[in-house]
Amino acid sequence: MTLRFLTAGESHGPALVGILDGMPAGVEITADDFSTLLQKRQSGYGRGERSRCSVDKAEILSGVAGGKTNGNPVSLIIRNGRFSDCSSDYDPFAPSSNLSSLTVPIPGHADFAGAMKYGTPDFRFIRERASARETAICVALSVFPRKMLKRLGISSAAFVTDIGGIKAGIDYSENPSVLAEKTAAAPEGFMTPDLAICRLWKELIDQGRAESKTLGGSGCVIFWGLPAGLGGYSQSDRRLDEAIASAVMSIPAVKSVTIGLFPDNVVSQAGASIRFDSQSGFLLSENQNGGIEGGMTNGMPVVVHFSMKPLPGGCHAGSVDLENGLAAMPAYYRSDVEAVSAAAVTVESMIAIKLASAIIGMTGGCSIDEIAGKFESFIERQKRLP
Ligand code: EPS
Repeated sequence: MTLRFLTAGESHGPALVGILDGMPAGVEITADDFSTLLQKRQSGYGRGERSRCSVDKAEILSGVAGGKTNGNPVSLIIRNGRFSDCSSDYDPFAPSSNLSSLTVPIPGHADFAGAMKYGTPDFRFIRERASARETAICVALSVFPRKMLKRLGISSAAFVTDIGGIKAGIDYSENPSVLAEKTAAAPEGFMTPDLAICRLWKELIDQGRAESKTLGGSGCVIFWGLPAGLGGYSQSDRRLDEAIASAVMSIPAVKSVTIGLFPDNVVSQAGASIRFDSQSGFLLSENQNGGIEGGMTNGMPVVVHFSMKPLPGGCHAGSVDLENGLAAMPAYYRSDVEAVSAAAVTVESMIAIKLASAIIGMTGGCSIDEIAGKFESFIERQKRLP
């Protein structure tokens, strides 16, 4: 059994909905788990008017009883707080002649490729569904696997390493929990352990906002407390790095994913030395491979770096009206200046889903207590000689 999820909904539609199937029973959930995480995703300094005007709130429709998952599929809804502004375009039975159309694609958005795919000049509903707004419901669904991982003693940190080409100074040899603590102390709207860089990033974002430009950037997500041997090596779809890379790559605007301690992934040798001590069991001396070797965790922290391109809303490249082929500029399109911290929260969420899925698959447990028992004996076995 593994975890799988589906989402539906459009950026300016009435709501986003999500279903998470395969969650074990007994995982404790609180309302605050959702609000804290959703607020974190929304609150980056470079976010635009849209993200600031209404606070995302997830409502649980099924799968939770008495504050715990009950083993049924979980379903969530996040209503669009500003739906009344555009509800006329979302009446499913209104004649299409009554709907406003969008026919000049923003270069870099899904508009152009989607219009070509469906053979339609009006890409409104392509843009609406391709929007990174969908990440709100993905992040909300991730509350469940995050709580499961926490119960198993697995922790995570997500932080921004670069905005607009200005790189944070990060000491990756520091303990991940120290990086997480430093990140928590960053000024409001920023998510990085390098607190000194935030002033420069703020100036850059302010300048971008003033000039209607958007910025790309990079981030890092680390999970620790994982034993060796999660994932698999025997088939491509059993390899954990395959699952992580594809999940991260599926996030809008993400253009690269690397697994390794450093963003450029330059390592001096293929692996680190292995030793045994009677207290901790088998251990690696260094995290040369970002916690994954041969498609499996190796007991070191799993370290994932990602990069995202500047958001297309600020792209001023020329375009064309798909209705008549004449050169045209896209209509003014609201956007975030940058959303790297939102992406980092989303990357962390996607990886949490994949890790929880691997653990559920490996332990085969139906309830969190059963999973925790099997997981604990798996860890204990690794501390002993055969
Ligand atoms: C997005 C464009 C912007 C972002 C949006 C993603 O929305 P709008 O078109 O309303 O200006 O703010 O992200 C969110 C609303 C969100 O919650 O993350 C896009 O085109 O991808």
